[in-house]
Amino acid sequence: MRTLLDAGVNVCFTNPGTSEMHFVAALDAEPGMRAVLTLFEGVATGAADGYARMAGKPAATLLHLGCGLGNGLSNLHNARKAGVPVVNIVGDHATYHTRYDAPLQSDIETVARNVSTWVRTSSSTQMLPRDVAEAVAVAQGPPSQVATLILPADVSWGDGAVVAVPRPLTQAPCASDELIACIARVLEGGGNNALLLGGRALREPALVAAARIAIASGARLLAEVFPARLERGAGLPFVERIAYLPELAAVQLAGLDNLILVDAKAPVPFFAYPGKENYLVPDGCAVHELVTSSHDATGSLQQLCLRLGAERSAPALQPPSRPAQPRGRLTAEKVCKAVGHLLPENAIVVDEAQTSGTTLAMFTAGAPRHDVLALTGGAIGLGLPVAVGAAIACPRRPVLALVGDGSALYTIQALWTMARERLQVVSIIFNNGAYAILELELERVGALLGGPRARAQLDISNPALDFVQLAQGMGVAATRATTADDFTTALERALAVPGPHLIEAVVPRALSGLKLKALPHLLRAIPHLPQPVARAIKTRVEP
Ligand SMILES: Cc1ncc(C[n+]2csc(CCOP(=O)(O)OP(=O)(O)O)c2C)c(N)n1
Repeated sequence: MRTLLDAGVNVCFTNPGTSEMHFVAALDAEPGMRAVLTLFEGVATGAADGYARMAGKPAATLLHLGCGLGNGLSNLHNARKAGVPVVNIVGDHATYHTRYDAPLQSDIETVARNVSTWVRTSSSTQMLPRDVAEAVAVAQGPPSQVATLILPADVSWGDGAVVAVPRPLTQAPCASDELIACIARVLEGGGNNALLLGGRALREPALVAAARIAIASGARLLAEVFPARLERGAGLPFVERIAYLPELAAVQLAGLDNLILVDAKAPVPFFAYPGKENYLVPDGCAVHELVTSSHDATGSLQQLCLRLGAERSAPALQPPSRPAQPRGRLTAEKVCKAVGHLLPENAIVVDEAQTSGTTLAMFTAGAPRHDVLALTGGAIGLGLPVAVGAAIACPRRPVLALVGDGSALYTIQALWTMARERLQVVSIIFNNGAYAILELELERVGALLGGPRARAQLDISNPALDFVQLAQGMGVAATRATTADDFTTALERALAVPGPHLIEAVVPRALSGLKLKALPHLLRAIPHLPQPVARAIKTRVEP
């Protein structure tokens, strides 16, 4: 534990069992370690992800053998896709106990490997501190990643360990001069070009450099679909996020000559659909990679900016604007509007709103500056845990978690940790009684036979879920809103009164019966769409 602290890891999200009792006992000797109990491992791992996205350094998790790690896997998958550092400490049986295949015995390394670039079972107490220092160093990267240290109980309780010196941080290299010169030539060559920004390229210094490059070269700025952390709002450069629906993404990318990847992957749809395109880069578009997640994206963009002589140009910045207060019966769109109407300065917005959040980007584009943390790996159940971690990393910043009812129920226990730690989180749950996005997907995959028995698998309205009671049962103050006025009042109160709050927003399904005809409505969620693209969409989907 002291090695962890010396290496800067001072938060640990825990769900311990017998094998981890010595680690737990050590907490009293090390007051510098903040241990945060969670009631399910998916909350611990998602919280470690949210913490790392905001703190820029790893938290530890403390998990119970293969089963505990397995419970946390889904959010470790999201953390891996977010490219954030996490150090898992997974207790194991004493080395001499494993041969009996005791009830909790399992192959922990196999479970860990799926999400962890680095996996090690510590073999002796003497080696343990060195292993810990290595785990932290590997997690920090570059690239940042998930490292899993398996800690047998006898290695944990043995004597003879000496605190290890932390490894020095490794500086990520910039792109080579040749590559920067080559990409500068591509941009100077003109044509229809775009920079696709991901990972750390979505923070302010990188965004400012990219916006200068855009001004100098005429290139557009795009962001990956689900960013780990996007800094946006009034006074920051605006980036257009690639849409989730491939039909919309294809329109955004149509006609590109060059796509320059900056810590992002070439865009593909989440899924392949029968008879549809499964690679979104248009034919004839050349893809260039400026940097990967192992590089310094900000430094490389700044050098590219210099190369183009654009370092002094004024980047285009988002002007402030807020939507009016919504009125009348509550809808998902009005919830997003109210959030844009009230969003406080420096908020952290966790977006797992699914279909209900389609207009969130549009209504918050000109709100005071804020960070958006998205569902990087598509594995739902991330929103509430990530909000826990973000609130612990940034205790003075308000956190708003917008979460679909289906998604919320994967890791609803996060509410209890919010209450116990008195975290400044407002959880907004969209109760639409459905896995609405899957209704859309049912049609999109061409499963045309979907009848009542199929649709029943996507309906979560019977019995009706009562999020107010669920929250209150876990110590979180909660209200239900059915009108836009109720919602706005509840949000104002939740933002003003310290501690966690939950607002259950009872809303109709946002995209129910969505047909291609409805896509222009969705496209309003991509503000500042360049005119030619907007026209192309209209002609394509509104014949
Ligand atoms: C771990 C995991 N399990 C299942 C899914 C499949 N899935 C994607 S969206 C979804 C339902 C989301 O429902 P909700 O949060 O209520 O949002 P809505 O679709 O109603 O807008 C499910 C089950 C997934 N993406 N990840």
